[in-house]
Amino acid sequence: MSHDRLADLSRRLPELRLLTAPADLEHYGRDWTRRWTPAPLAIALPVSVEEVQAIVRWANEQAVAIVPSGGRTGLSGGAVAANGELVLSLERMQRVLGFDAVDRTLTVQAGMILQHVHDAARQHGLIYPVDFAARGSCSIGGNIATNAGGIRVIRYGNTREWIAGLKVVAGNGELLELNRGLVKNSSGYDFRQLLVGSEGTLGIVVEATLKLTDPPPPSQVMLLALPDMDALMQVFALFRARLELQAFEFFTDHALRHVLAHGAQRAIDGDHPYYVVTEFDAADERQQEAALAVFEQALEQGWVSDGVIAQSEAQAAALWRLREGITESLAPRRPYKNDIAVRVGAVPAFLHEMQALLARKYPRAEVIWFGHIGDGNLHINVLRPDDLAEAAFIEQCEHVTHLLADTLQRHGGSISAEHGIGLVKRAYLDSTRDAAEIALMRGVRKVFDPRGILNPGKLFADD
Ligand code: 2HG
Ligand code: ZN
Repeated sequence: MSHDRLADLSRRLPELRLLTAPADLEHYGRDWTRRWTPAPLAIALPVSVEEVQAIVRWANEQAVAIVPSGGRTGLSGGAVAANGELVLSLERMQRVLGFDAVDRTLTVQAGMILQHVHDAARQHGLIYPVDFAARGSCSIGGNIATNAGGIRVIRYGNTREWIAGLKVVAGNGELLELNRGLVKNSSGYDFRQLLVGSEGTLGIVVEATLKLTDPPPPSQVMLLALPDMDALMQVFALFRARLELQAFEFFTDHALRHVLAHGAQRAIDGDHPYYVVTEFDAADERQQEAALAVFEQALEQGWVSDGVIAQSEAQAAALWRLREGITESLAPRRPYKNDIAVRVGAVPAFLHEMQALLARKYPRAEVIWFGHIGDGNLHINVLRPDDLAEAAFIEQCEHVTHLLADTLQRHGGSISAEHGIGLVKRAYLDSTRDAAEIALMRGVRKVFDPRGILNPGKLFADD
């Protein structure tokens, strides 16, 4: 059956590169969650918008599900193909299509790696400011599909702020040109923004026109050690009020231990429960002195117990590694991940409540907190104890997620801040969106993808 289907696709599109070797199915069928066994039908590697359209039309006729695929660095199972889907990888569509100096936009094919987008912007003396640790592997199309956030959101916002236009192949194969780079456009529904964060369930992003901006002024990077959780928000409020923040990230001593064991260099001696890495404008002496004054004030208040300011780019990179290396250092343990958001002001209450609850229910669980505290976005990674079987561990973690979802509901938060719903969080969508909203979401999906072939099961368990 699958052989006949593929033969039919090859007849229809003789030029299309199709991969079916077991190693390829394995490689392209999974993302960074590594929790599902990959089982795609095949991997299609189109090189043009027309080829993507033709594949989608064929999949419609044949009722074959498609999993759009970028760098597969996602952490919520959004790019997993475990049910005989056709993986449509955009990795052969990585070209820069144009730069507009007046509009300050860069138009690229959706398979382009984020780091290459950064490099291309820099070549024109500008930046594309969305940034995070997976920059070397993730694709811009995947960033758009999940409305990716990252470490500079506090300054620049999420991916959606930087999208001036999109070309999208909808579920029926039609090509939509959304917003076309306009700054102002008050002509009805903004489908461009609807597509951002739609997790491949409404259309396949094939090209994007990205807004660029000026590079930030020279900056400094500071690592702070904090005595307790309450100090986190106090330090954040103080630093935000007095400095021009570019980033403000936190992690626990627990997270630090894993990064150090993975080869990073310790920057502050002693045991401290919480750490912050912050980056702020330090263009001149006035700004540098302001930073020192703010640090001293935090020290006097007892909100900070120690700190380091990077004296070189290499040291700044080493401090950033302590934060950005967390995911990689935990990866061999295949943690169960949560990626939640609450209003920034609700962070302390939420953290207190959740930590107490987890300590009571799962005193033995190794729970690692870190994330974008200034955006109200916390990452919670739970590690499996050696003596607990995988199935029992997942069951326990799902219970943890239920507890989280309950607590989030009370705080008006979201079960996914920046990673997406995917396979991992689909059972919890209704903790974040009410029934009327979910009904509308399903309706929208039907309009864009009438046969439900685009990334089925990734947002709604039953589609
Ligand atoms: C980060 O902020 C990423 O480093 C990954 O969003 C978070 O590994 C995680 O849970
Ligand atoms: Zn993150």
